[in-house]
Amino acid sequence: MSRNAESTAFRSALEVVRGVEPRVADAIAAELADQRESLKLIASENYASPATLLAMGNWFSDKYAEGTVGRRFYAGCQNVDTVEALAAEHARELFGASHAYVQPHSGIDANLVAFWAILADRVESPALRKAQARQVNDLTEADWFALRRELGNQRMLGMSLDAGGHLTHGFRPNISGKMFDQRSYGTDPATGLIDYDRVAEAAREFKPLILVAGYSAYPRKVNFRIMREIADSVGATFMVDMAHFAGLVAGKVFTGDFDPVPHAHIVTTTTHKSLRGPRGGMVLCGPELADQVDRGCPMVLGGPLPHVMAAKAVALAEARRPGFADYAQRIVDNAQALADGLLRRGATLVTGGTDNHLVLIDVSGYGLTGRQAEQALLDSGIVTNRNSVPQDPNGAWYTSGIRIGTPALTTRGLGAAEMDATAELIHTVLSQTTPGTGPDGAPSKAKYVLDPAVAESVGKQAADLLTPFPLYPAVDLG
Ligand code: DSN
Repeated sequence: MSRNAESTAFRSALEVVRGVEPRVADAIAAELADQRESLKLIASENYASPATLLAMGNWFSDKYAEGTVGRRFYAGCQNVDTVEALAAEHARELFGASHAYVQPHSGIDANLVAFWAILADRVESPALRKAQARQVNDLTEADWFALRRELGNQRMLGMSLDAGGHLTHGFRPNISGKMFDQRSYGTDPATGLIDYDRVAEAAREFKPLILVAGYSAYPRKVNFRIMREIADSVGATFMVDMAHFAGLVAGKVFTGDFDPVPHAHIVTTTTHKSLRGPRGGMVLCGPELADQVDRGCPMVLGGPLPHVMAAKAVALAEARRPGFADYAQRIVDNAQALADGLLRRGATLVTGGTDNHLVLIDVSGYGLTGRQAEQALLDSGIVTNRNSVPQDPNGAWYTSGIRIGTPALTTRGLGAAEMDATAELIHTVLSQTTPGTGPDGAPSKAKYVLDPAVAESVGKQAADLLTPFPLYPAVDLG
């Protein structure tokens, strides 16, 4: 698409929306302006291409398509079949997987599909077998009772939340924490790294049905070969949630022991983080689990979103282009440059650095909570999110960490020099922010004091840093 076509497409779309509800058109335009002006360091966000964004805004949105390609519960799905098959083909080729299911609407949905597939495959339940054999009418009330009892309370071992694991890996605020009897493995308190011997020990003791690897705030690679050996040693199904680092797998930065696809029984991901696609999820697996995975809708998913599957097909096609590997490598190079810049200025980083797309700053070194640091940075035009650090004394709400990531700024084209400048801005804000007090004068974990002149100056420097790297440069909304 020519640059002119991009601009015309977005302008025309906004004009049409404005004709019905101008406030929505204004909000869409304001979102672009905000994203253009902020130094976006949220590790789970990115900027999808214009082609990916435009593939979502069309009449595919009007179509119901429960079922799978060629086997739908609705008539007239021939064009949905085309885009779903294309997205799955691109996913299989990109990741070297034998099966791809591209219907999940998000990461949590992809994980629910995987949990269902594993339970259905692994749990010994005669009633479930009958149900699977489409003899549902033969099931008695006692069978259904037994089925519910047998599927429930299965064991899952995943990475602990404060070590960087994800809510959907069996933690109580998520339904997975209510479905599964969960135990977690943490990280070595001295190094911050996963201690595989401890994981093996926990697996031997707990004997999980599912061993989960994957994270949203662990700044290091995971050795999936070793994790698979641990799973095999206790007869567990090995599941990897690669939502955060799917782009690094696609771009062949994570290969061999660090590529989850050859090692895991099942891999889940989102499509919008380092992979740079539309918001959504995906499941990859071998032939053994494919049939159960394909039951995702209507088993745990609402009707598939064909317009998003169209956008997944576009984004996955982009990720198969040669330039994506370079992009993925630059994400990691930038994260390491950012980490080095912070370390040189005296920041404390969990694990002492990074070898993926994210950096976790322990802001207790600056005398702050994560919440104070997050807000002070936001005041200064730097968008991050607070995050627990291992054994966090401030819990999951206030936290002691700030998580930063480079996929989005790398998409804009920023490089090592800008990462060093970003480290300077972050360090300036954090070192000049002090904890505040509540109305009663007591120390507060939320209030903070930052001279507005410092926030303004940093905000201006952040904007200057972005000026040579315009976001969606071809799009002029007028
Ligand atoms: N919310 C995503 C993240 O920020 O990591 C994961 O679900």
